Amino acid sequence: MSTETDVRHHFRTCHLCEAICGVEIRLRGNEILSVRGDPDDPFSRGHICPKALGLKDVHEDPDRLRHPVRRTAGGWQRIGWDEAIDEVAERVVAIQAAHGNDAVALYLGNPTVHSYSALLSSVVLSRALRTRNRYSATSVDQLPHHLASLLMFGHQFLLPIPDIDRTDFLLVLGANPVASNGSLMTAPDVAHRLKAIRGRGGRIVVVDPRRSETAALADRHLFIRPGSDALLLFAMLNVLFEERSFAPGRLQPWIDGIEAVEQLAARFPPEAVSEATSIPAAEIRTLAREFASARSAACHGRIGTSTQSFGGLCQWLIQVLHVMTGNLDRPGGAMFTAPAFDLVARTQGTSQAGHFARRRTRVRGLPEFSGEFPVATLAEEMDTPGPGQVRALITSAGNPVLSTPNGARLERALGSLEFMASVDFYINETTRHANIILPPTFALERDHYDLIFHLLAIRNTVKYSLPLYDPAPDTRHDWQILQGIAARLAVHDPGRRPRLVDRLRARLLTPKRLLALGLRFGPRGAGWTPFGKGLTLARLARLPHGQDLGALEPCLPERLGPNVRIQLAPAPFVADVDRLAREMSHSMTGPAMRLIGRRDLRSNNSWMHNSQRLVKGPRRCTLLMHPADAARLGINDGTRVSVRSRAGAIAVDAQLSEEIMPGVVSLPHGWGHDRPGTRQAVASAHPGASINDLTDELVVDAVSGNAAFSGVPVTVESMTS
Ligand SMILES: Nc1nc2c(c(=O)[nH]1)N[C@H]1C(S)=C(S)[C@@H](COP(=O)(O)OP(=O)(O)OC[C@H]3O[C@@H](n4cnc5c(=O)[nH]c(N)nc54)[C@H](O)[C@@H]3O)O[C@H]1N2
Ligand SMILES: Nc1nc2c(c(=O)[nH]1)N[C@H]1C(S)=C(S)[C@@H](COP(=O)(O)OP(=O)(O)OC[C@H]3O[C@@H](n4cnc5c(=O)[nH]c(N)nc54)[C@H](O)[C@@H]3O)O[C@H]1N2
Ligand code: SF4
Ligand SMILES: [Mo]
Repeated sequence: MSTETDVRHHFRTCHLCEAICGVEIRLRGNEILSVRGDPDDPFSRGHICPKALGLKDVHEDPDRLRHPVRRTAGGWQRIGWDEAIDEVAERVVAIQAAHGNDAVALYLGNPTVHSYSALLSSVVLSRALRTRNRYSATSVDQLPHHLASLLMFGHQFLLPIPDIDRTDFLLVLGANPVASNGSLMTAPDVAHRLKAIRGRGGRIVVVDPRRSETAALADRHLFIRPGSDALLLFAMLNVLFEERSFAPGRLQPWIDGIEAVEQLAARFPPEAVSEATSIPAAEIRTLAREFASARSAACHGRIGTSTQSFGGLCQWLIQVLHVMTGNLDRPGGAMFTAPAFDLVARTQGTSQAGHFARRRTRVRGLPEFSGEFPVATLAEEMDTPGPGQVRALITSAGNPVLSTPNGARLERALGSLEFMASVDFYINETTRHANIILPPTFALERDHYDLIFHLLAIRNTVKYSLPLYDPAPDTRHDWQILQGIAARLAVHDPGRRPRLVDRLRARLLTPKRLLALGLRFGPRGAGWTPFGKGLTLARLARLPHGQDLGALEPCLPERLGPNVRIQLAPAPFVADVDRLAREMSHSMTGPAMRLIGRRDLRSNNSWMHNSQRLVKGPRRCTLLMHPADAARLGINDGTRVSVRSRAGAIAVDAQLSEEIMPGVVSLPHGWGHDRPGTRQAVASAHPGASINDLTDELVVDAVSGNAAFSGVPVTVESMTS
């Protein structure tokens, strides 16, 4: 009989979402007995969500690939690592030699940012590929946030974080942190933190086309017509200027462009936008006054306000609102972090601080951002002939067939590529098109540090987790695969052979050593003094629960970097305001239903639907619809309906609910596991349908090129008549 004494405890960070909760994994031998919240993690304080057990499920998943495979006429064939990596490099070099470097594209998916070693090595591969056709999940997500930060504060990663633990007034615009656990706002146990705002006498207002789980915790919820948030924000600014109730405070001397914004806002009085937003003018005035008069206030504007056709304007105006009310860089407002590994300070003044529109895509002419093109253009770059056409693709940690607009078109284009390779441990809707799949280890076999999420957290925190397991024999980590391909490219193409010093540097500077250096020479690091008190990776490894480094602190103007001022009216945003004014009068109101997305606590984008315990229970991929719309269309709860858009059509079950605004329907993303040829047995048994067979790759945020998922015009019809 075994006893508690055989039981081991392992503490680490859950890497599945941005909340970075501490987990305690209990093991007997190598068997995981339980995954619980770690009460000693000072940041998450024992909180976890149902997905934490997904760590065990993915780790043990019999469908997870454990060795490289090659697609053959007779099915997937196991091959060795060296052979697999060599073949990828050889094909890439051959295709680039024949058609130019841009003929090979790279797509990096979301889990890349949840692994420091994958993230650092993706940069190495990206450079070695020498292609301009670089894409990532950024342009179906937070690209407008980065663009606003770059143009306003001079750095793509200077992202203001709502200080929710101290704020007196929180405006939630297009985010549902109670389901998503927060994004660009790392805040474990966010529901508790939101309740605390009201507990101390503060207020929360949620503006969303759906009365979400977060709206249920708020003082007030306002429906808004999808895609019209920029009008609301301008109208709020209009009220502030008209009533002279703005007060930028101590930052005033560092702000340029206040008059320009005032002139623009004058075009959008609340009365003029109230029909397009469907928010009464009086409500807009109240909201503006509440925000401006609160002791401190923050606006948390996320996916709903970045993945829409005015995503750029929304993210810009949210920061204008912070600046003009004196809430930027003030406790309780929107603040900046001071992380131990400080990506901002390390790259300030270099091209890695970000750049925009240095070149444009071949077919549609959309701008690059920091060396990446918007992924909404990837399919057309593949299926439009001509010089520079994309003929090969490498994906890593992504599933763009399900996650990018008009995934069906992208999928057809993947079928016509000359070569494709994927770094992923599932054969899913995207990777099934690869010629070679290279499966990395899973998180429990790696160490972990949040390069990105400490940067986005509502407190300064730091934590490093050791691997729980040794990697299984004959497996490789993401970084070894990505850097392995990069190194092998140089073998097949002598022109890419690095200089000796670069070869040495690549060999010595493993991701772990880079992390150690970044911490040691970061703002809290030990630096050159070996016996000093500062942070080192070794010291951090002895703190398995992590360490709290205190609340966020005001840091402007110093943090802006030398000679940088706050730009309140960047030209690319200003140039898009006429388009917004035009939208005010027509296309936002109209007969079509408007489709929006939603997230579910037990789901994680497209890739955790193979966990039985996470997909069981009521079906989740349903079309939420208001009873009044349903009655008009002869649809009942559970009716099978067809949903059509310009891009395509799908069939799903309707679910009637008054929580959704009339005229709007909502569907979660990441589903659609009925495509043939995947190898995820549980997911295939719970397929759902892909919202991105409806979303339109041709409609994007006009400034940044980010995907516009919110507000897609659709028609809905009963299939049972
Ligand atoms: N459980 C779970 N957690 C996740 C994920 C997941 O898939 N599942 N994904 C993770 C990822 S990658 C991200 S980026 C984050 C995203 O985190 P969030 O930004 O919080 O995303 P959502 O939960 O989708 O909330 C978006 C909200 O915007 C509303 N909305 C839609 N269109 C509009 C609009 O036009 N205007 C306004 N005002 N609101 C609108 C929707 O109704 C929804 O309530 O979540 C992360 N966390
Ligand atoms: N309509 C609509 N579409 C959306 C969204 C939406 O709200 N609405 N949200 C968008 C957002 S915010 C995001 S971030 C994207 C996500 O889009 P993607 O990043 O393209 O897709 P994911 O579903 O996150 O797929 C992640 C893939 O990585 C693999 N994976 C998991 N862990 C690892 C690892 O450690 N290493 C490697 N190599 N692979 C790993 C998984 O098996 C899976 O195949 O979806 C976007 N798409
Ligand atoms: S909220 Fe859930 S998925 Fe996100 S880090 Fe915490 S336990 Fe993991
Ligand atoms: Mo995301």
